[in-house]
Amino acid sequence: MGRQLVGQGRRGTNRGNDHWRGRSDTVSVGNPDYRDSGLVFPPEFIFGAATASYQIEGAWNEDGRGPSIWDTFSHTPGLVVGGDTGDIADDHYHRLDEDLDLMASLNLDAYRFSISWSRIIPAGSGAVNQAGIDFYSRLVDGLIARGIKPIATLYHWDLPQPLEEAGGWPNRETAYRFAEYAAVIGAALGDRVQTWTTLNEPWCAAYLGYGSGAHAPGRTNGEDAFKAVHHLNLAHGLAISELRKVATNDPKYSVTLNLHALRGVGDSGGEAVRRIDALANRAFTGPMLHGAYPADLLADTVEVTDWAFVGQGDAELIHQPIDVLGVNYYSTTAVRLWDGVSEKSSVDGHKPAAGTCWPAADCVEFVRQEGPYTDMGWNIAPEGLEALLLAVHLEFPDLPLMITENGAAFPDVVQDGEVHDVERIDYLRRHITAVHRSIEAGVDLRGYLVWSLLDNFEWAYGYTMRFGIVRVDYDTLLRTKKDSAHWYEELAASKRLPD
Ligand code: GCO
Repeated sequence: MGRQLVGQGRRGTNRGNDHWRGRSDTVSVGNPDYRDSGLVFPPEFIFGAATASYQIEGAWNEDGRGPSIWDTFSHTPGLVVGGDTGDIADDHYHRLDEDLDLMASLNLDAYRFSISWSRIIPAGSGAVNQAGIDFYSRLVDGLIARGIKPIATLYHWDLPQPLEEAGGWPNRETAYRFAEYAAVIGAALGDRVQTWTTLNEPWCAAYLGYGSGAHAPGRTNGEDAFKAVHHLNLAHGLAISELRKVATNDPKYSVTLNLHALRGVGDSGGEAVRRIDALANRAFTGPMLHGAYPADLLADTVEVTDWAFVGQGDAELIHQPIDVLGVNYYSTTAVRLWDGVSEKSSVDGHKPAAGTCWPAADCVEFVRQEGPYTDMGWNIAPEGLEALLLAVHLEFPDLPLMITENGAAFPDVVQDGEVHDVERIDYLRRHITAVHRSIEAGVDLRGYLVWSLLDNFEWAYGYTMRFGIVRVDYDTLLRTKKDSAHWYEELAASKRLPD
């Protein structure tokens, strides 16, 4: 392709020893900084925005909604910065029409939202709550009425609390409850939703929820994290099968993964990349897209688990055809093997927590990367997005891709009622340039969804991190378009990267 990619480590196949070994000392030539303008996208390319139920809805105990693990977690003192909760969040539940009009005014082609399982089946199993279904039905109708495609995610981390009490994702039964929920919501909205996404970032749900404990339910057990990985994979496959039975409008089926764009540092970088790639990426793409767990993952993790919870026939249940793979991308991850002696660097881009989100990878060290950084401390690396897209496309050439999240938190300042968020515009410009470059290189990329439509509850960081292109004043709940929203509005309307 006429130029080298900055090293990153999504690897090729499902076999053990032929990894693409990313090296941080290779360089990108061609476009030096990804700050392009005037690039034109195909007319059918989708520009949209994404959110998630717990992060924006509020109304946590209204209209029959049951508690989720994020209600429990956020209500537990000390687990979320500032003691913030999603009780009110952006109050989207009560401001649906206003938010739909906002989306229309942004010229969005698509809106990716998630459905709160606890609104649909409050106890996680059993009785269905019609008020919950009605809310999402109004949302979907409102989108369609405004010419915006509904992209629905079934699970964005808000497990009904009763299911956690029954064992949570480490319990296989949770996958069956998820399939039942998929059947219920599929029957209700399966005539209108354009794309169904089963899971959002199962990596986070499994490893942050059950490994490090930084996310709900806050457990810290390595083997439980692997059980959660498997049962989330199983839930994905079962849900696709259920949705297929009930959907009537020939929708697309997908899953969203936060594939880690890995960079190997130094001589041991290749091996470190291989190990983290197995845990972070291939633990999901293996079973979902190739039909098997990678052999090296099973071997690497043998001291933590024997994977005996993987049942006969599970591979077939998980390996369902999908139409589009959702990719969430924010930054790159740099790794090398730890020498076991020097003080271990613990920079892995996640909030410090009691346990580890990398079980069975003590031998790997996460290395701080060059800036600039966003407010999250994540390095800004649009070339990592381009390289990731190319690598995924090489591995799955027939699978269309969609960026289902990309965006940045910055400490916005309000001046005379306006937010001149030049850093966010710069971040978006550079990443959307990377998107354009990947399309030109032959990647079958169907769309880009900015994270996020609104400032919202950023999980363990509470309301301290602002990712929205629209500002939310958490005292008045007033929405104000930031400069980035005006910029994005122009891009979405013209399909041309603004100057
Ligand atoms: C994610 C989540 C979002 C986050 C965003 C920023 O998928 O990680 O989908 O909920 O808010 O990524 O951290």
